[in-house]
Amino acid sequence: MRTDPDGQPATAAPPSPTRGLAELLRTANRAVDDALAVIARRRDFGANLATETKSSKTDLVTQFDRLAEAAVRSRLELERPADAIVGEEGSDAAGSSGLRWVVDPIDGTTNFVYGHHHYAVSVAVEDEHGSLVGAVADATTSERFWATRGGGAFLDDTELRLPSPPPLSTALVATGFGYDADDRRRHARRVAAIIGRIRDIRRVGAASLDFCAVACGRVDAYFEADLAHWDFAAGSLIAREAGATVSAMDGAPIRPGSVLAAHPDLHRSLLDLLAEVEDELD
Ligand code: LIP
Repeated sequence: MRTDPDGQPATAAPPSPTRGLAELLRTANRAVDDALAVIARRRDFGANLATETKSSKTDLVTQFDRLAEAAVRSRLELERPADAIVGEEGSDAAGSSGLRWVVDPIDGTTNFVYGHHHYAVSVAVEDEHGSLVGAVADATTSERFWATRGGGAFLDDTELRLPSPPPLSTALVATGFGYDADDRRRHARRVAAIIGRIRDIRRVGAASLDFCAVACGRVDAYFEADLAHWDFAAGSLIAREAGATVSAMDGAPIRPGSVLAAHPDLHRSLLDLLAEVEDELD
């Protein structure tokens, strides 16, 4: 049962969904900070980090994923008791405010387990039209990407605007692969079909950071299949607010099974290329 700050059942009138985006952003950043504090304790475990698996033998989860998500949920229950929550590790909660928080406590869990660079905390809040606020913190670089709908995208205090893109043939494109082996093989065929027509591929291992890489021009585009909503709820807003066109790989609205983000001038040519190779995948 959800309670308000003094432990009473959350009976207060739900905060208006129109409450300032700045206030929602402050809560998102505090929730990210709470998760980062949990993740920072990973160094106490060194190589002795226990892991379990979820959807497949390659889909890892650790106590840190669960503890980080619990920390985020505690913050949201304290500051936004009437809002709904959906989290990768199952801390779902219904709400009455019309707002829903979408939490990936460690995006890039495989990198986290291996001690590889680039894993992030991703927190977004959305209404019926999509993400309102998003915050993504890279736990290995201390960079914080954030955006509010209509308010722009930022890396720390610097506003992000997409640079003009190169031609498709020299575009640096990020991607990733899912946890199902057949899905990975299919997407690998898609990547193999285009890699000779672009500059190169980058595979960082965290979708939220891939979207942020588009937003700050570290890659020219990002596409992937087989994600979950929490992988892109924050990052897709950040990329869009930085000026990227964000869609599915077929140009339809973004969806868990298909994401594409790029400067508008590059997005069209990538759509055409992906459509051209799609028939080769079957
Ligand atoms: C990860 C995504 C990444 C994808 C990985 C994995 P997780 O999410 O962010 O883009 O390629 O396979 O799905 O599971 O680390 O939160």
